[in-house]
Amino acid sequence: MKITVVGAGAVGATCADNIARKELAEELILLDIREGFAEGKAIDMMQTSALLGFDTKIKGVTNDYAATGNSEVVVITSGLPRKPGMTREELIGTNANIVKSVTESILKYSPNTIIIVVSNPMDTMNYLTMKTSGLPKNRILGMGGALDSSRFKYYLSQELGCSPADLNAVVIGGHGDTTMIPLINHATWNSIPVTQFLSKEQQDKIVADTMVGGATLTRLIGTSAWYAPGAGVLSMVESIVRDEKRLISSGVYLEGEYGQKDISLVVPVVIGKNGVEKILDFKLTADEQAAFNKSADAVRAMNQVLVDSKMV
Ligand code: 2OP
Repeated sequence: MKITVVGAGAVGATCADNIARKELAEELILLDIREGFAEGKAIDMMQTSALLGFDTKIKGVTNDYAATGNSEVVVITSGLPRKPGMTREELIGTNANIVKSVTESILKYSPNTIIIVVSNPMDTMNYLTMKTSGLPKNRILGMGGALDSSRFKYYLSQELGCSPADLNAVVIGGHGDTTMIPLINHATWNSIPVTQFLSKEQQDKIVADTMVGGATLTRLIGTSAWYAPGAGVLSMVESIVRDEKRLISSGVYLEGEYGQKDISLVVPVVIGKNGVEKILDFKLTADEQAAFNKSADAVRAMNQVLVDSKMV
C-alpha cells in the first residue's frame, strides 16, 4: 500500500504521523511546495519509528509528483488554513487554484487513486476535485463529517459525563459553521436516545458548540486545528485500507440522494476498499430535510464561484 499526503502543514503532518503509527501503508509520501519542508517533517517522523515501533517508510518531497506515482490513496490538505474570525468559505479564492492544480498533478501519476479532500471550504473543494479529476464519484471523499461527528460526540460526552466511545452521533450537511447539521434527535448513548437525558437548552448548546467547534479552536490556537482533523482522515484511510466498511459521515457527490444533485455534501457513507461503497440515504424528518436543503443552497452558492471563474 502506498499513500500520499499533500501538504506537510500541521494537518498533513498529523495525517502522515497517524497513518504511519498504525502502519496502514508500506510507503507514505509527504509532499509540500516549500523547499525541504516535507523532507524535514518526514525525517523527524522516521526518527520516531525506533521508539514507536512502526515500519511505514515516510518520504518527504518538494513538489515532486513523480514520487507520488501509483498511490492507492491521496489525502489533499494543501491550501491556507483559516485565521481567527475567518470562515472556511473565505478561503475559496486561494484554495481553489491550489486544490485544482494538486488534483491534476496527482492524477498524472496515480490515475486511479482514491482522493480524500481536507482543504477548505471542504464541500466546494470536494466538488472541484470531483469535477477536475473525472474520477468515478466513489473515489472522491471529503473529510469534515468524521471530524464534526467526533466533535459532536465530544460535546455530548462532556454534558452527559460519559465516554464518547459509547455514543453514536452523526453530523450531515456541510462542513461550515452554519451549514453543518448535528442530528441530535438521532444521537444515542448505547442505543438510548440522548434527548432523554438532556434538556432542550442543553441540546441546543451542544448543537451550537459543535457547529462552531472549528472556529472555537481557531480562536484559541490562532490557526485551524489539526489533531481531530488528522484523526478524522485516519478513520477514513483505515476503513479504505482494511476494507472495514465503516459508516462515516463524509463529503460525497450526490446524484439525487437526500433530494440533491450535482453537489458534494456530507452524508453517512460506507467506506471500504473502493472508497465510497454505499451512500446511506435515510429518511430525514421534515425539519432536518429543510435544514439539509438550506445547507445545499449555501454550498451551491459557493460552488457558483467556481462556475463563474470557469474552474469547473
Ligand atoms: C476544522 O474544522 C480544519 O476545517 C477544519 O478544524
